[in-house]
Amino acid sequence: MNIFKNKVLLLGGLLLLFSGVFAQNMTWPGDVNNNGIANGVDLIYMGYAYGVQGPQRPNADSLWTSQIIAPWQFFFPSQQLDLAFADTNGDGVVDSLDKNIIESNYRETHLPIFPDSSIIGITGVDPALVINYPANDSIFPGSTLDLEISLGGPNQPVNNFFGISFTISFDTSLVNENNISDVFVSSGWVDSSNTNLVLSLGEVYIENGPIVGEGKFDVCITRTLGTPVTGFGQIGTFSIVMEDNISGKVGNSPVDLNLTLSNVVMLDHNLQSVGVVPVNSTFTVIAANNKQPIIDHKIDLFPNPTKDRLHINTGNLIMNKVELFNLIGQQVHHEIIKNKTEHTCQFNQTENGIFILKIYTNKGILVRKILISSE
Ligand SMILES: [Ca+2]
Ligand SMILES: [Ca+2]
Repeated sequence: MNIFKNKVLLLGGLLLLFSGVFAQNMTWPGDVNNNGIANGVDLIYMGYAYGVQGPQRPNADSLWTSQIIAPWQFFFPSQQLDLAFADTNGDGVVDSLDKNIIESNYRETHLPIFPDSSIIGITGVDPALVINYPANDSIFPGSTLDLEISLGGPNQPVNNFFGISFTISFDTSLVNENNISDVFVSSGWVDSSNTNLVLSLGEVYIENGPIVGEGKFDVCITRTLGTPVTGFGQIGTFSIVMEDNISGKVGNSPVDLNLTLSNVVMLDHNLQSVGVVPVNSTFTVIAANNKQPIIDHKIDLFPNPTKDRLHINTGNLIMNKVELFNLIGQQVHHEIIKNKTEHTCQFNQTENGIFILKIYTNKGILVRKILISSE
């Protein structure tokens, strides 16, 4: 009985040992950090091992199946994970081809899943992650927005930056999910002296989440070769395109486009997670384009003639936008106005003469002539 029990225990122990060794050498192509999911964080790990060479993986396949690695005996920092896991296509070198496998197996999972470590930083202390719209032009249905990804500032620089991965959530009834660009790495501090290759990834998907119609855009930017950099400011750009039929959805009122950040993982040169403050963005979309009717309505405009300032009172009409054109149809001024019935425009207009003022309201467009005269 005891002998039998001991044999069972021995066999069990051997199996456990065997499965432990076995699991340690099993890779799922694209899950470089072996945490159960292929995502942007794996690109940062791949960047860490970039250029390293080792034995090829026997019978290597890029499909999402578990495969036995031939150990390279070089390891990621502070864990017993072989760098061979970064060779996702198994050809014996870590290079840009391995990024393709992360992309083709993106968001695939295997059990168990250990979530990537995300540290939400302290506002004013840790660097902020912000999506900027530098052009700051009016946004209409069909508009293309060139957006900028910015990290930190002069008082909160990023120390020993190696890579960052995060998710942007957006409303697919406002943003066309089929028309989001790649992520481009900016020249500058993150790619200092351009001597190091910097990798990026942008993956669009619709998650089966609690919010119907919510789109996701995963962004990753990482340095390579294990070298960190310290700095702040723009790290990358991408563009989105607004849907054409927003006005059909929301009437003539402006609507907010929210870009919400989550799953923010920033790693230093030791692949340790560091604190970062995600800042959500809101941009105003002018729902109605030139399809709005021209209307007439009593409004106050003064002074007219004016040197440079013009006060507008639309009574009970709600203003969204003001545009000023010269007599040959060139736009010389425009500004977005959010839900106001009174507003003072400041024109930086050096030309004297008659101008056409268009006031966009919740009921339609008002058109008036004004005279600008510097005398
Ligand atoms: Ca992973
Ligand atoms: Ca490879």
